[in-house]
Amino acid sequence: DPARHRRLFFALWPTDQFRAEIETATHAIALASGGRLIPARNLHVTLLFLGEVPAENFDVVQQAAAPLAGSPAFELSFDGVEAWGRRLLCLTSSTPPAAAIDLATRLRAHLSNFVREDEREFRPHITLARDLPRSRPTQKIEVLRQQVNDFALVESVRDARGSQYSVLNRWPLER
Ligand code: 2AM
Repeated sequence: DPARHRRLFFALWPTDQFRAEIETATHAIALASGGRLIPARNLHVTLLFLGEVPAENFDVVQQAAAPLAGSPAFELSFDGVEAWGRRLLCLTSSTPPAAAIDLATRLRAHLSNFVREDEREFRPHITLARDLPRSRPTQKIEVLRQQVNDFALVESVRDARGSQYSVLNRWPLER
């Protein structure tokens, strides 16, 4: 019963201004990829994907994340557009800060009851397009920087227009 489940993930949610900067810097590359473009309002960095969570676990999920409030803030700087196989076209960073990786790792540990084991290491990225007709070489772009001062719990609702994301809660990071 979908009403009893919520599709949830933790994310770094960019400012409107940063999403506009990303779109300006990457729109032509994303179009040329031939993939399905992610609309600017949906651009984000997934920290931890939970998937379908039973509605009664919603409070427990939030309580599990709360101790990570006050973790160190950091700056993300994105400088490449990479195809990950033919599945994703991503905005990536050649210098992911340790504080971002620590935050994702600690979230995974605190929420281990809600996630499947996943041995892939976390690589911060922003998906720009999906389902590419062919893989593509990495393109360097002008560096796009965003200071990150909080992390968010986000709900994904899928309808005829695609995915609609709502930020449900935010926790501050310490500068
Ligand atoms: P992606 O952009 O790297 O594909 C909402 O669906 C967000 O959760 C997306 O940004 C997506 O990351 C991520 N996501 C969706 N399904 C996932 C899965 N099975 N494992 C990990 N992340 C997933």
